[in-house]
Amino acid sequence: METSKMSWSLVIWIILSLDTTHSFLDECKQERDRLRAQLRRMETRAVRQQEMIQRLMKLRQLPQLPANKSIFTDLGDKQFADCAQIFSHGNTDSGIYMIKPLRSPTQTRVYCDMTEGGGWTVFQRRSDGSQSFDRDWKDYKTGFGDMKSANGEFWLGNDNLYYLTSQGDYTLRINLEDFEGTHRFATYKKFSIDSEENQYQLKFGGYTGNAGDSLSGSYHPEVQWWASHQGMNFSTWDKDHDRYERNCALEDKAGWWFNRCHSANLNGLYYKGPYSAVTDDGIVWYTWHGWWYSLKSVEMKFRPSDFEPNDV
Ligand SMILES: [Ca+2]
Repeated sequence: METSKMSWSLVIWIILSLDTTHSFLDECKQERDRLRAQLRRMETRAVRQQEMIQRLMKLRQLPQLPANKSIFTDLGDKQFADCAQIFSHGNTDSGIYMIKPLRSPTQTRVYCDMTEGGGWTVFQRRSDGSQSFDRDWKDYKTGFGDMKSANGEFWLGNDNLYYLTSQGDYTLRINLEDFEGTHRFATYKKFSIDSEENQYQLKFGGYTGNAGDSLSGSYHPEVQWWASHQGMNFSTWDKDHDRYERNCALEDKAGWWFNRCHSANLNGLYYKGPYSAVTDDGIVWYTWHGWWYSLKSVEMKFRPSDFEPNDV
């Protein structure tokens, strides 16, 4: 009787154990299926993330404004004397426009910078050294370089500078950038360039900014007599109007309003930062980086002094 009782107990235990094992196997299968489903979801998500990363990488590689993009805006028959008038007429996109300054015999294309309050007529840009600024009188008279590209290097031309700045009271703004990515600026009131028969003489008024007053040499009165560009005539290697016994434009390889010779030469050779040479012929703004550092980018522009900017 006792043996029979034991046998029944054993049978019941075996049955219960089998049932538990069966149940455990079921749970394992369910867990396996759940994990497989989770893995598939994660794989799908990883593929999508990879695709998104590739799309973002492609977007990052696209330049914000293609360097060779044409940026000319045709305003039809309406005539404007400078970029400030174009801006005031409601055209607030930076780019190339046609203008007709009062004394100019023809229409001319100019690059209008509608940032920093808008209305700026740009007459010089340096950005990558792609254009030579070591040019003769005729090239500086008529202008040269690449004005069509968004970042192109150019000189608008001394005749145009005369036609434009003789129309009224203009403020000059010079934007500078070094190879560390730092930006500085200098502004001068009453900016004007005289006619060719007066050798495109440079005149300017009071300075404000954070790049220092290299144009007037006021940073050091003792150097002003030879470093100031106030009242200087324009010189090129083939027309020497400087106050130096030799030829500044020839030695410093630029057209500019040289004295004997300069504390600013923004048309100098395109070195990349610190340089050494026989003369200080880099793109120099003395009061910021001295004579032996050539700047990365320069922009020179002007607008009427009574212009009312829209965001400054
Ligand atoms: Ca000379």
